[in-house]
Parts: sequence; C-alpha cells; structure tokens
Amino acid sequence: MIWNQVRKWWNPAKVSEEDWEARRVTLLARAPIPVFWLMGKTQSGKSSIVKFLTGAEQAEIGRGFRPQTRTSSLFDFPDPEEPIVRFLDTRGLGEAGYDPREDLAAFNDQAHVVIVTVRLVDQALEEVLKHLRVLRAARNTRPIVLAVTCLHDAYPGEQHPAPDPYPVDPLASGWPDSLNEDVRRLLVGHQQRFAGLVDRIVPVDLTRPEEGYAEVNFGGHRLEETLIDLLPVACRQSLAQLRDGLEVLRSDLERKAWPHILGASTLAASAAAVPVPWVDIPAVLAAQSHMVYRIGALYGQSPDRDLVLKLTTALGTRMLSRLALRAPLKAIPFVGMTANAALTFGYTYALGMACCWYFGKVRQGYVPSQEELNEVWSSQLAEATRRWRAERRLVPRDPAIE
Ligand SMILES: Nc1nc2c(ncn2[C@@H]2O[C@H](COP(=O)(O)OP(=O)(O)O)[C@@H](O)[C@H]2O)c(=O)[nH]1
Ligand SMILES: [Mg+2]
Repeated sequence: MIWNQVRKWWNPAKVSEEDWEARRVTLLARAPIPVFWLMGKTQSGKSSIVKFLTGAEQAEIGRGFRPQTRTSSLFDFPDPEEPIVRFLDTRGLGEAGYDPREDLAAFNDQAHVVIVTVRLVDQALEEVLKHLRVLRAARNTRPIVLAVTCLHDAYPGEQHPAPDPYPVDPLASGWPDSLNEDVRRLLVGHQQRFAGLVDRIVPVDLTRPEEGYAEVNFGGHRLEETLIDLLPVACRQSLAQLRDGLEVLRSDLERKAWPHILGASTLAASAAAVPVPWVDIPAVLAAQSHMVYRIGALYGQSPDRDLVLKLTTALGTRMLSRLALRAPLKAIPFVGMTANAALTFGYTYALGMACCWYFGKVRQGYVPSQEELNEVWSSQLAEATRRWRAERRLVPRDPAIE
C-alpha cells in the first residue's frame, strides 16, 4: 500500500516552473536561512565580509544587492531563488540625518545577527553608536558582533602577527599580552565605546591578494566561528556547510553549482520539516527537479524531461520509501521532524552532486549509465549524511544509508 502511495507521489516530470515558484515562496519564508544585518560606514569593510563568507566576487556582490528601503539593500547568496545566506546592507549609517526607523520596520523581525563594521583606526563613531543604540533597543536579545577591520592601518607595511594571537572571544578571555601597543589601545577604546552594545568583538583584516599579506583573510575563521555560534541552531547548518564546501571543491563549475545545491537542499529540507506528520512531497520534488535544470544550465546543457527523470527517479523512489517508512517516527515531534528534514536534505544534496558529475561527464563527451549515476549519488549520500550529522547530533541513524 505504501509503495503505491510512493509511486503516485513520484513524478518529477509533472512539476512545472509555475508550481515551483508558488511553493518556493512559501518554503523560503520558513527555511532556516541565516540573515545578517551589516551596519557600518561606507568603506568600513561590509562588502569584504560578504565576499569572504560567500566566496562571491566583488562584482557579483555589487550586482546582487537589491534595494529594499531608501537606505538598505539585500544580497542573497547564491541568488534570490534559493539562497543559503542573506545579507542586509545599510548605507548612510555614518552620515548625519540617517533614520533607522524605516530599516527597522522592514527588517527587525528577519535579521538573526547584526554585524557592525568599524575600521580599527576610526574614532569618529558617534553616528554609528547612536543608530546602534536604537537597533539594540529594538530587539535586545539579538546578538551584535563588532567586526574591527583594517587592523594593519595601525602597523602599515608590516605583516600580521603570526600565529594569530587573538582568542575567539576577547570580551570573555581578554586581549593577548603580545599585541602591539597601538593596536591594543585602539581595541580597548572600541571595547569601551561599544560596551553593552555588542556581544562579541572580532578583529579582522580581509585583504586583497595584491596587498601582499601572508595571511590574506586574517581573522576570517574567527569571524565565521563567531557567527555560526551566534546563529539560532536551526540556521547554523548552511553557513557551516558553506565554510567546509568552499574549501574542498575542485572545479570552478562545481564551485558555482554547489551553493545552488545547498540552497535547493535547504528548501527541500524545510518542506520536510513541517511540524505535523506530513512531508510536502510535491515541494520536495519541485525543489529537486528545479535544481537539476539549474545545474544543467550552469554546465551549458538544457536537460529535457527524460533526462531529469533519469537523474532523479532511482533516487526519488528510494528517498520516498525512506520517508514513508519513517512515518511512525513523526509521532515523536522534534526527532521525527529533524529526521525527515535531514533525510531530504541528504538526498537532495546527493542528487545535486551526482548531477554535477553527470553534466561534467557529458561535457567531456561521455554519457554515464544509470548504474554509474546511482553509484555516484550513493557515495554522495553517505557524505551528505555524515556532514549533516556532524552539525546536528540529534539525527537518528538511518540503516538504509550506512
Ligand atoms: N586591508 C583591509 N582592507 C579592507 C578591509 N575591509 C575592507 N577593506 C578595503 O576597504 C575598501 C572598502 O571595503 P568594502 O568592503 O567595500 O566596504 P563597504 O563600503 O563597507 O562595503 C576596499 O578597498 C576593501 O578592499 C580589511 O579588513 N582590511
Ligand atoms: Mg559595500
């Protein structure tokens, strides 16, 4: 009986672009996508932080910001369709006459963490402080991180201290003794100025390679670690995955496709994370087949329906049978919910990676067989599950995968 149900559900060819669009918007609203609110004067390093965290190019970032209010814009990475992380950029903060009320009305509910950027040597911060107080008062439980940028302004021509002497949370553990006097004085100055307004201080220097620093992204990993730590648990996954993935991917095309895979997997997982005994199967299918089309396009191919079926069918049947068998688990609300979300995330992710491999082969003039395809996604599935479990230890074991 369950098998008939599974077969009935599974028909990715039936999912049209319009179906997907309608479902995407609903899913997006409840997907655990981190939203960072960047505040700081112009030239204080906001875009550099986005560039570091996403690996996106400066030009892509420039084009990707979509105006929201008179003074703010939103950058969805990798794109607004299936973002894995969103950045809100507020302009005009250091300028007299900026009024944060409009931005607050638009974003107060959405932003998970505020990142304030300040250059180490900048002392003219009255306007920034004034607006930050308003922002703090608007939601005082939301974490605020002070990113102190351009450290080397205090030691021009010299390299950064190596190894990195800063602790992850200097407010808790104190500034290291080894710091150069000027740097320490300036940092302590910021600490006092921002006391009570920020929860963490992270000194960074995110430079361009041509600036000649041995450590190009000085403090970058501390910043990532801090942000992951401060996000709500549900939102940590995508940022952590992004961090790991950017380090290991081999080809440029994979690097381009991969954020889309994460985005689609996150959306698919939120279709399976609804807090009732139910998985929004059509939405999961829509996210997956849509992803196949998009990866195809990145690889310069336009998959037809038969190909989408070939790529997704074996996987889909297996996934759906796992979901169906899990139905009883759903009686335990939280565990059940997480299990289905995890499973769906893993299957979608594996499908995406298998597609990259498939389209990559086709590009080289070789059309893989169904068996080869299955083998690739099975190994990717094991990998995806491992990653997910590493981040969320609550996920129960799945004997079908191990
Ligand atoms: N050396 C160094 N340069 C930085 C740092 N952050 C930003 N910059 C440089 O400062 C300029 C403005 O940075 P950007 O990130 O565009 O600032 P935004 O206007 O706040 O978005 C660019 O030329 C960056 O390369 C940093 O931490 N160290
Ligand atoms: Mg900028």
